[in-house]
Formats: sequence, C-alpha cells, structure tokens
Amino acid sequence: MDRDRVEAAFEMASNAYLEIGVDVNEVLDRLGNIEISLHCWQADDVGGFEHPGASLSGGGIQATGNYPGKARNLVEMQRDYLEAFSMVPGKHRANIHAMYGDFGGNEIDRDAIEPGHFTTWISWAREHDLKLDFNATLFSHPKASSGFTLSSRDRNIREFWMEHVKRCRIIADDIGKRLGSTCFHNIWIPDGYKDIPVNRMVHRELLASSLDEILECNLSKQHMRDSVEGKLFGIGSEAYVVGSHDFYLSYAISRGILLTMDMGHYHPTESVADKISAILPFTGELLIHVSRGVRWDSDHVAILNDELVSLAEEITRAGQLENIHLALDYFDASINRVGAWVIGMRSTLQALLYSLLQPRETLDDLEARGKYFQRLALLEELKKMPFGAVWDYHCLASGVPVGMDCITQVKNYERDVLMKRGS
Ligand code: RNT
Ligand code: ZN
Repeated sequence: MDRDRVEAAFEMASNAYLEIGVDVNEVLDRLGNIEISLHCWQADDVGGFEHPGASLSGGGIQATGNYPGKARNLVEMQRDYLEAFSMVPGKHRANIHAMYGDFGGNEIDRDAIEPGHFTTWISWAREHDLKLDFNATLFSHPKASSGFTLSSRDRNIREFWMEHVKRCRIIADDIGKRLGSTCFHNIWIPDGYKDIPVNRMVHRELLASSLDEILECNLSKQHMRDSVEGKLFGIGSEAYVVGSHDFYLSYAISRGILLTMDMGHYHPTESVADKISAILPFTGELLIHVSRGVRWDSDHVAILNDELVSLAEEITRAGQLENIHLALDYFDASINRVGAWVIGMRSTLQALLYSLLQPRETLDDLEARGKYFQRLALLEELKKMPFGAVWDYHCLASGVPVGMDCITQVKNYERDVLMKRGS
C-alpha cells in the first residue's frame, strides 16, 4: 500500500464531499464510535466447547464446508478473534454462545452453566478492551432432538430449557456488570415442524408461557437486555416455526423486551431495512443479525450488497445509530474463517460509512419539497462519489490493513497458524 497515494486520494475525496455539504472528518469520528458484535461461532462452524470435535446438530441451521484451520478450543478462538479484530478499524464486541464456556474439560450440562464458566472470556475481554454479548444455546443437544425446546409439549423438556435460559440471563447480567457495558442476550430457538402441523396454537402458547417464566427474574437493564429472534423457516422446520417474526414482534412489544431481526430470516422480497422504522417507534431499540441469505437463510458471509447498504442507510437516515445494535451472524466453513469474519466486519462498516457520507439534510429537504427527480438524481450521483478513498484512509489512520493488504494478512495467518492445526 502506498501511503502517499491513500492520503492524496483522501484529500481529493474530502473536497468532493465538502462540495455536497458533507464533513468527512465528522463522519469518520462517528464511524469510529460504532461497535459491532462479532459472533464467535464463525470460528468453529457452530461447534462449541462442550465436547471435543462437536459439530452443529439438531438446530434447523447448518454449517457447510470443511476448510482446514477451525478453532478447536477457547485459546485458539480467542487468538483468531484478535487476529480478525486487528484487521477491522474501531473497537468492537465479541458475541458468544452459552456452549462456548470455559468448562475445563468437564461435562457441564446446559442447565448447570454458571457465570464462573465465562470468567475466562471476561478477563480476555477486559485485557483487550472488548465488550461481550451473549446467547442462550438451545440446539445441538439431546434435549433439543425432538425439534422442540421451550415450546415442547413435554414439561420436563421445557423445564430443562427454561433453567438454561434463566442461567444465561444471570450470566449476561454478570458479564454486563463486570465489563461495564450492557450485555445483549439473544434468544433463538429452533422449535418447529417439518410438515404441516394441526395444532399451531399449543406451541405458541407454551412458548409465551415459558418465556414469561424465564423473564420473571428482574434484572437491571443497565447490565443486560433480552432480545428474541424469529425466523421464517429452518431445516426441519419448513412448515411451521413456533417463534416466527409475528410471534416475537408481538411478544417483545407486549413484554418490553427487544426484538432481533436476522437479515436471512425473511422472505427474499421482504426488506429488513424497511422494517426498522416500522418497529422502532414501539420498541425504541432493535438488534440486527447481519447475514446474507443466498436464496434462503443460507448464512453466507455478509458483503457490501444492496441489502446491507439499504439497512445502513435506514439506520443512519433515521438517526438511530445508538438504538440499533448490530451483530454479525453467519457461518461459512468453506473458506478461511478469520477471513470470513473480516469481510463481514469490514463490509458492515463500509455500508455504514457509505450511508454516513450522504447529505442527509439535502436529501430530506428535496423529499419534503416534493422534488422527486432531484432526489433520485442525487441518490444516483452519490453512488459515484469516492467513498472507497475515505474508507482506505480510515483503515490507514486506524492502523489496520488497507485494501488488499488484508488478503495478505489473512493468508499469512493461515500459513503460520491455521494450517498447523489438526482437524
Ligand atoms: C438461527 C439464528 C441464530 C443462530 C445463532 C447461532 O437461524 O440466526 O441467531 O444463527 O444463534
Ligand atoms: Zn441470527
């Protein structure tokens, strides 16, 4: 990378943006303060640390591919995390699942996990100035093999999972308290039927009552926040998903908790971006799982595509950067996993930068005055603005690889570290 070239291009870009009323340095300050939660499960194909060599099972989701070098334990995962973060401008968060506790080689079932199993993560986060988010794990477990957890007709199964989620809330609370940053606790369950159910109602009533019982324990919203994530369908739950979008939207609003929208969990013609302003007036905040569905909820690596740009535009235009909590969620086992992380983080930040570099007031004013041709024309012109030069400079100034240097760093880490791991 040629430093002078990057700086000269930035100077020209800054002037071009100034001409349309955008202060690039102000934008970069705002971008620098955005935290994105990076999901641990991309590092090991959603395996977890409960059993050596475990793989994702029984959860309506599927990691595919067998690229070498996946993280096999906590130490490797944390090392991969730091490597990925070293290629991403800004300070971010790590998003962990309950099955990634430090269990010290012991069999700790999901209804027995405790805050102590996560102190290793907390010290690591503290050491590296990172924050943590948390997820209950209600899949890849014999008690989820019927396809039902919190909405099971079997009381014992429901109780087991309620106990798990209650404990996860306490763990999230502990994490938030210790790290001094609200820990977002996301609940996603795989419950549903492969084929046409005759009693849809019973499972939804059971799910609502299980969640109500889980939420009975009052925890400070300063330390942890609960969020529920719905979806349209999954592998093995094609005909009916108990926790659908409508179910959780109603549930979240009626109980005063948050909703998570995963970009892969809607019909391909639905726009998650459009939903933001439809829901925010009633929930105040939202969690988004940034993913890329290819034809379906395929959990491909997030890239700088139209969906991601629209999402970022909605968030920034609505002035809701503080109220939308972004977390990545995908798992591609067919490519370098650290590289997969880095692409998703950088693309999400690029989408945010692209949208922050737009003259929001001018666009809004044109719209308010009914100048729709000018609105469309300006939006088209913006696509040709030198946003890449601003991004490159941002990377340079943040001390992370610029442009293709990223590819070199990922390749070197693969050669020096990942390829030396067994499977
Ligand atoms: C599954 C949901 C959920 C999971 C993670 C692993 O469809 O998107 O968020 O991906 O909990
Ligand atoms: Zn998700």
